[in-house]
Amino acid sequence: MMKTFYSDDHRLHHANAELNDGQLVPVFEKPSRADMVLARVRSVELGPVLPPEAVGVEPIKRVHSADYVDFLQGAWAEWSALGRSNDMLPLAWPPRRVQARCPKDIDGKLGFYSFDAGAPLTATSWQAIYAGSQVALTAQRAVASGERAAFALCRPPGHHAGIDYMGGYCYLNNAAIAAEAFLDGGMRKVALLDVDYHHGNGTQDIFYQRPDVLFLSIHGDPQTEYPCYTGYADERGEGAGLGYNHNYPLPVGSDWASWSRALQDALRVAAGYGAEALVVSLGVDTFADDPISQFKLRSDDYLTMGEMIAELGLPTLFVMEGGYAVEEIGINAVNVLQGFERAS
Ligand code: Q9C
Ligand code: ZN
Repeated sequence: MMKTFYSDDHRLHHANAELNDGQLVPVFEKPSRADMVLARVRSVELGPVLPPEAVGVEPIKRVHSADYVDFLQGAWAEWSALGRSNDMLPLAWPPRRVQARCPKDIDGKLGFYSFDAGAPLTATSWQAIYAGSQVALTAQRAVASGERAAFALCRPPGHHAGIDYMGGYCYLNNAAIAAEAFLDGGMRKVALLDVDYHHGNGTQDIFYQRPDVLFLSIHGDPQTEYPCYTGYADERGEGAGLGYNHNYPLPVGSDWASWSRALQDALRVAAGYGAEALVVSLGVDTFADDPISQFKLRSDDYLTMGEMIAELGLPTLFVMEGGYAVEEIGINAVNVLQGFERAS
């Protein structure tokens, strides 16, 4: 039995539109995603579904800057005070060679605290974003207290969110916040494996100069795939963190045969690291029918993925990230968990 942690508050984040191929289209990152995963957790009787505890904002500020968290929390009030009622989206960013200072104006702030226009904020987004972080932290506590594994059914996702910026549907980096909580609870090393189709640029940013979190990410080649500017294999960490960042960029069209070779290598690196816990950024946008991604994994492959991850033998926290083929997102995500359970 694996415990799932979940809050209905995710529904409070439902933006209208995003830019895709030069058009405003309905958002791909929508509430039905989490609803479908929850329905699958229940229908296969994975285990109990539990609400988050009120862990608080302090563990969030161990990963994100206080000014960024305050910005997220207060953004809508600043926006609506100007009489605006549409979703908030940034439209200007500091270019290279300027001394970027955060201005007073909310449009300036939006660009200052984001790296793309892919993270809209609505009137109630903060409540959903915050609830997601509490889901991750509560699931982390379950694993820290002896559960072999737990599932944080977080929404919105988190792995594109860096120390002080949002982007790519992400606001708070739930997986990074949970990894930090393991360390703050007394662990010395944590491994963070990111299997989402997109490079976990935010997580890489957060831990790039640190040796206490090993970051491993398998994703679409940044030469052609979002988030466009990071995820190359030669990004290996910096300073004390040198050697603790491992990227596995794979070409568009990669299938399970090549994807699983990268996973095999990542798991070998993780095994040699000596982690006391594993956090998995569980995106299933690697699925063949994902509408915005271009790998070729099939539903059964996710069972094998879970089995392979289980073989590491570490206490494991799964944190939900991307996956936009809504009809199959529940089957695919829960297959990873069932494969894990089968091999544990
Ligand atoms: N034509 C996550 O999976 N748009 N974020 C890509 C492709 C942004 C994905 C557009 C995708 C963000 C958590
Ligand atoms: Zn993704």
